[in-house]
Amino acid sequence: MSSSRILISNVRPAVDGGRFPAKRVAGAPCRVRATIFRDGHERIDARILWRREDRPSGSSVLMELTNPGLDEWAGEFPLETPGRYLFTIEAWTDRYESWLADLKQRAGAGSAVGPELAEGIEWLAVVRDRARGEDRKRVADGLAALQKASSSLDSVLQLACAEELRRAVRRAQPRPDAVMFEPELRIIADRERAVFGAWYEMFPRSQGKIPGRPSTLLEARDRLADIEQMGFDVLYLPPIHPIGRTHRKGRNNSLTAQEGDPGSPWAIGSEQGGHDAIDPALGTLEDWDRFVAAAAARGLEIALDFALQCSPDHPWVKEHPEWFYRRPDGTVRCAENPPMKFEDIYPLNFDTDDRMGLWREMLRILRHWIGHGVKIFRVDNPHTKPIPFWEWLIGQVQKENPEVVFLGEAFTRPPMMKTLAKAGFSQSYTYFTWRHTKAELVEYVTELAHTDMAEYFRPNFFANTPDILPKVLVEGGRPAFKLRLLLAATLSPSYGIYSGFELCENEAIPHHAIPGDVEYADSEKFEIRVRDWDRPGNIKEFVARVNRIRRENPALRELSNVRFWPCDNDEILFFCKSTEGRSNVVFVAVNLDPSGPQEGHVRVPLEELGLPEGAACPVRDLLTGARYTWGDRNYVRLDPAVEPAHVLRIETGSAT
Ligand code: Z3D
Repeated sequence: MSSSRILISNVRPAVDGGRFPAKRVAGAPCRVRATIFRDGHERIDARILWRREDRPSGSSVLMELTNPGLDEWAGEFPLETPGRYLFTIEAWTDRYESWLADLKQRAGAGSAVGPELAEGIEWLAVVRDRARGEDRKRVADGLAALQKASSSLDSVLQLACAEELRRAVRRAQPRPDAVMFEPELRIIADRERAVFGAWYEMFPRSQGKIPGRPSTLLEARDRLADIEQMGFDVLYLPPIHPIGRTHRKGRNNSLTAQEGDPGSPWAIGSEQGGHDAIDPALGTLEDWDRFVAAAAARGLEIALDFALQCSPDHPWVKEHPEWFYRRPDGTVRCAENPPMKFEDIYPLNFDTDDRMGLWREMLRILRHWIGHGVKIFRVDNPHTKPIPFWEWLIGQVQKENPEVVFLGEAFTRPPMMKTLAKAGFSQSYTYFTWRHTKAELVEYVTELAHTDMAEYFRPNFFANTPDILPKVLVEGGRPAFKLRLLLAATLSPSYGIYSGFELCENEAIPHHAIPGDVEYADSEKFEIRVRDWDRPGNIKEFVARVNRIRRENPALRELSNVRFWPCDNDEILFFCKSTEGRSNVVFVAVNLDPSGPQEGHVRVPLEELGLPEGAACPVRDLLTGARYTWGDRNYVRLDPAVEPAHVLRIETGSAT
């Protein structure tokens, strides 16, 4: 316990008391809040001290008392560019304001101010001697005026309260009892893509037109226009590296490959190279650069898979036998993520004696791809590698490249998912695919948006992945695809689909490892697929509309602004998102039942929108263009055969 009489507590943002950084987006300032008080009735003052982690010196900014009844202070410092920042709070007794407050209390009591005046004059002389520049002149002037003043309380008060003088004193007066909050707290400021983006996942080898023949990167370029038109921001590719032959998997996850089976892209490494190589079937490194450039020209950023594991044929297996754990009989156990087994890959042994050698090689791989235009990595199964490794790796990368974004693909128990996010992952896969009912969605999104998770865990709601074919899509068909896409895209600022979703692909087989569950039939994880991307029944136009709505409505770029509002039908989820100044307010009413129409009444708490009782707002449905007038109670009927939802925007400036 410090011996200071001033207490600084409840400082935010902070994660686990400062053990981990909180996350923000560069561009907007970081608002800092704290509870600061002292014994007695002395006035106090406080400031934020902050700096970029990579610069030796920083700056400070004064805080303001925002809630005197609760001793709540707040202030903000700029996060101009992506990077890591440190801040803390310093607080001290404000002698001048304490003196002034005391003086004011005597007003009306009619007491004489002789001794108090002398006290003030003495302190101002001290302040003047410390002040510099303009402040020094102002304090000197104020001091001179007080020295000449009669000891009438009114005239002393008037002089002493002059705003200019108080401001100068605030900056310049000594702070002999200043106390600093410990530890320093940390912020990661990311670029906006870490928070907001629509992701599209595709296998570059399955973008061709000839059945059974893999497409190259240069051929896969032909798909970029389609993906751009659907309105995506990020194009995520599973591993693009040479695929091993030993224990290669065949169709439908079979343990033996047939002649011509291409193998799983996650079975990384062959005599043709490892994690820094391109599968020759896809092309060359030059082709890669051209692919990345072609995507960039369409506003698409590439996210690359980072899967730390090796086919038995990976060069590391020979070059670095010490990075693999061998059993006494010389064999290596395959990687797994129970109940899943990955028979075609070896895990890396993070307990190796050459720990730093292994870590450094991983960093080298990332820097190699950063050098080839990759600024986003989707990290495979991070929960099977050590947390300190991720903390180190992400820190090292972002020290040089603070623009790099990491999406963690952990599907495991909550403590690990949360800790990976705390350790530095910019965003994370979630349980969204397993949350269907209104109660489940409200509970989960409320946890993400309105608990301390909001400080460090940024969700990316994938509606499907090559590994996850949710039953609702199998059973609900096309209306379910629209419904789940709309939910993902409007609830979470980052969301994604795996290709085939827009074609409503849902052919399922029993899951190979999870009883009662299903997975994709003929998964392109193990074979080359050729599709007609314009197949009748596709929802591409719907996807494009939803992505356009996301881009045009800043309220949908945030998560913590979500408010769930009541609806008397449990099959209808109703929520609102609004920007801070309410210049963009969006209501979303979604029918969670893909099997047929649902109707009910939704409540809009008008006072939460700053609207008077009985107000009527003109709203426009961004999906259909229809216009309505909404009040506090509204009837909705949603037919999934038409549209799964209303996405209503309050027509600005016209709420009455
Ligand atoms: C997932 C990966 C694929 C196949 C497996 C195969 C493995 C290695 C898995 C391992 C992690 C992650 C990926 N969740 O697709 O599994 O499904 O059958 O053994 O080739 O690759 O990387 O999304």
